[in-house]
Amino acid sequence: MIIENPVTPSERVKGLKQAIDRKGYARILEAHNGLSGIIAESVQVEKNGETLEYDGIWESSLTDSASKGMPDASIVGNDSRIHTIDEILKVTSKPMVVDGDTGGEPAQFEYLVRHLERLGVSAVIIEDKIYPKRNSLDAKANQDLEDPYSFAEKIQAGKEVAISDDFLVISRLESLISGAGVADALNRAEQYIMAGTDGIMIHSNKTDPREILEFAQAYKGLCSRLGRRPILVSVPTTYNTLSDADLVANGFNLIIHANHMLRAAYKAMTEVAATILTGGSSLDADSVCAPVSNVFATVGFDRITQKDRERAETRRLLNGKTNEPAIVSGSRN
Ligand code: SPV
Ligand code: MG
Repeated sequence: MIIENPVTPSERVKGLKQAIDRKGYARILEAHNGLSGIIAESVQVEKNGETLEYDGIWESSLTDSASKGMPDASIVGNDSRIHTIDEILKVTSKPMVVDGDTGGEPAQFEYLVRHLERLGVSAVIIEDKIYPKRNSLDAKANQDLEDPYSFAEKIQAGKEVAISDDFLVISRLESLISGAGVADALNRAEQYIMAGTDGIMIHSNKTDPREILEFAQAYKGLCSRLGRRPILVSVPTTYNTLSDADLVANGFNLIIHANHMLRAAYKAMTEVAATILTGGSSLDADSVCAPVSNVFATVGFDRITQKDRERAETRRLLNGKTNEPAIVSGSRN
């Protein structure tokens, strides 16, 4: 894929903050490899005379791990995650927010921040759970919380090594996931805001959005008392009866649709694999598969074959031949 509007890493880092400053919020979609990144970046929908598109990409620990056939339990390491991050960055230009899990210990988090900012990532979100963490969507898993003072120190360490103020270090509160409740989340939010965090993500795995809305309401008072309001972040996977517009109306500035591309691909791949076995040929699977030509166009194969044709035509015009390189000037050795 040749990106239509390429950006330098430092321009790209700024993109998330710019989108939030411009509209008051940004809405981003998960990607777990180059192809899903291209789709997240380029999909557009016309609605009520408006063109809708995503503002950026979420690089998720759950879907990066799952696409490698691994569980989301601090098993896939940073080097492997960075490989995926770079794969997506190479073929896209919109801002990326990276799921940094717990961030490790402060020294490890410092290296991660440096690395991500250099690549052009706009923000990293780390969660206040104890390493090794378990995915938050499993209500039965161990969800032990980190000591808030230690977590605040880690946030501070990340902020200190970031080169530009455009790179955001965001704190993810897991109080509602662990069952500690809204009061614990607010207490932690206060400590992380005092430590200089650029954003607060309040996470929940409940379908009922009441706690999330209660937190968002109390967050207004907390921030006006502290005189600083870091952006507020939501991952509405389970409480998706709330629309993106509802979340924005309740003060959220970053909305992350965190795993839908991977879940959609998983379902489609499972169904097509079974369909071929059942039918004894791939004929029935054709109707649920995209034509290869669509894939060619999306990943830039068409552009290469078009250039091949243009070069062949140039050779034909210059040399009167079709199968030799053109002698444009000078002599050929
Ligand atoms: C992820 O996408 O990896 C997340 C969000 O951390 S969640 O899976 O909801 O915990
Ligand atoms: Mg994660």
